[in-house]
Amino acid sequence: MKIVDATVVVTSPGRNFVTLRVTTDEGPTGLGDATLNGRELAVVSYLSDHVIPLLIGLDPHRVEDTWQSLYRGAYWRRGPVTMAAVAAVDVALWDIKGKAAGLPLYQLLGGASRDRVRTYGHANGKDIPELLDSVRARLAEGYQAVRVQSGVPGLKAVYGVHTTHEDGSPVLHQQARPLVEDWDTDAYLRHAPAVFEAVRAEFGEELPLLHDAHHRLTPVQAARLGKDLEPYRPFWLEDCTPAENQEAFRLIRRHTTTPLAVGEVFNTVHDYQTLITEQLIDYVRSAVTHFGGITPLRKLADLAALHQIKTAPHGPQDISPVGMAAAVHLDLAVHNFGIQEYAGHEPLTDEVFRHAYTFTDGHLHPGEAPGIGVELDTKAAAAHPYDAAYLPVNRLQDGTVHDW
Ligand code: GCO
Ligand code: MG
Repeated sequence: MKIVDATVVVTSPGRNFVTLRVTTDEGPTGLGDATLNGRELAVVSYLSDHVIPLLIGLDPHRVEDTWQSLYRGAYWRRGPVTMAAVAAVDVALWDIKGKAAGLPLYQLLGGASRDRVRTYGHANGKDIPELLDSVRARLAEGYQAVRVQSGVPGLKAVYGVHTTHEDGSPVLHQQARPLVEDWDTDAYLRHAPAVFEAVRAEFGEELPLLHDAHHRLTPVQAARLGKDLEPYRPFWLEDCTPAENQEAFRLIRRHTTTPLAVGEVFNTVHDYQTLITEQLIDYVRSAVTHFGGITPLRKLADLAALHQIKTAPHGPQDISPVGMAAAVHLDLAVHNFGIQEYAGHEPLTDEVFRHAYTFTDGHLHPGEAPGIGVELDTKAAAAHPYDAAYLPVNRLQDGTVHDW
């Protein structure tokens, strides 16, 4: 079998997605997600200008060799743009391999290690009562684990919480110019334990509760928060401090037993080396889409397993159904799977990307379609052209830029 064509499809059914479609001479086509929220077109160029010309004529069955040649052959390694492009090729080739074998991808990865994939959903509120309503809504949808994010008194906009225009319409996080949000770490640290207290009081001790600090704290602030949340037994505290400084987690770990999750912005195993080998975290959060694909994520899972660390792939709406499908196959197959973030997609997105994975009682299953089990409706995709969009930026009360 040979690769005879590859194209990049950019579509915006509700938000922007970048998809690589690889065609072979023997029929099977493969899809890969290359969506990098807010920097989409850089990956489109990387693929179209620098990767697709190298793919034509290759044997699509040589997944590992193609991964190594794209990673090592560029000389300039790593980085989110490069690794999103490499991921798209990797997943498309696994998709083709599955279709050629007539097997769903999880079977090629060793088969199912569990019957279904546990997920967590997002509950958000501008204040505690609104958050409690949101938790109720997630439970009604079947979720059995919930991430809780609340607005902070005195702050206009907070990560995970949609603000509204004067007319009541939502200010979406995707903006043609970056939306400027405000931030005050002390106000947040005072408020967060009260949020957990209220949610536990309403929903009891058993519901797994997660929280995302979204890279905003210093190590000592993160240690404080971890300690303050301990009485409420969070499932995890995510991205409590920017993790480029892996050694910072030694300090956090010394002070709290709150489980820690890190890695959605990482793109290679090297970003995790100290965190994993010194057992400084409990969950690795990388997505197939931003980590170079299934091939390296399996290896990450194996390294993590040696240190009793579990996988928990990033699954916000800006991972396309193609990226989500790839993740769910891996989740079903790897032994040390922990939990899958699943925000779901808008109905319009699901019309463009028809997927075999299903969501029942808070759990996902990848389905039995060969490959990753996603069909891209190119005609429907063409009806939703690219819509320039940025993520917000954060500023402190005095105007200083802060991590968003
Ligand atoms: C999460 C993430 C996302 C990111 C988003 C950026 O845990 O789901 O933090 O919500 O902010 O993916 O594009
Ligand atoms: Mg996160």
